[in-house]
Amino acid sequence: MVNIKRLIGIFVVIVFAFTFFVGCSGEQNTAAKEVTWTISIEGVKDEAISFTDIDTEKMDIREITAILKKKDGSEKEQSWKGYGIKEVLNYVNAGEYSSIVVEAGDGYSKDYTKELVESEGIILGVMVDGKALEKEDNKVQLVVKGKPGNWWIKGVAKIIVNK
Ligand SMILES: Nc1nc2c(c(=O)[nH]1)N[C@H]1C(S)=C(S)[C@@H](COP(=O)(O)O)O[C@H]1N2
Ligand SMILES: [Mo]
Repeated sequence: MVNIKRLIGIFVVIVFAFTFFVGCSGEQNTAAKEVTWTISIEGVKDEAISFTDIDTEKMDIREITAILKKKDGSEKEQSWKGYGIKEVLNYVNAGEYSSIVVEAGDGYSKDYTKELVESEGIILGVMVDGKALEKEDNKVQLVVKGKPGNWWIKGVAKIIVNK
């Protein structure tokens, strides 16, 4: 006759092995996840911090309505979704700072005071009017509510934190 205790023992081992296998493959999936964009944050630690779209998965997405003022004088209301610069700095434990510089891949850059950075209308935009930014050179765009187009940085590549 089959030993019932032995049978239960084998069953338990199989269940454990299966759970372990599923657990591990789940972890592997996360590790292998592809990074869509990276922003280098300088001035916080000795080495630059890589802030990526994977990091934003742990943050709240924010939606703002902003008016894009074009060079030709025309205005367009847009609905942007993204991550507050203030929250990003908080996420990387930037601590005290006086201003930041936001720089694009093409070298275009601008300074932003702490006062502006702490306001609600300045975000790293990843989606406009329901569409994700997909251009290779513009996956993340700095959106600054109430400021003209030259304050909006396309293809953010670097943020420098000035102490
Ligand atoms: N990366 C990058 N972002 C940039 C610029 C630039 O040259 N490079 N020009 C700025 C200026 S001066 C303006 S007026 C707007 C132009 O936006 P538009 O092409 O949608 O009108 O983008 C701003 N953001
Ligand atoms: Mo401009």
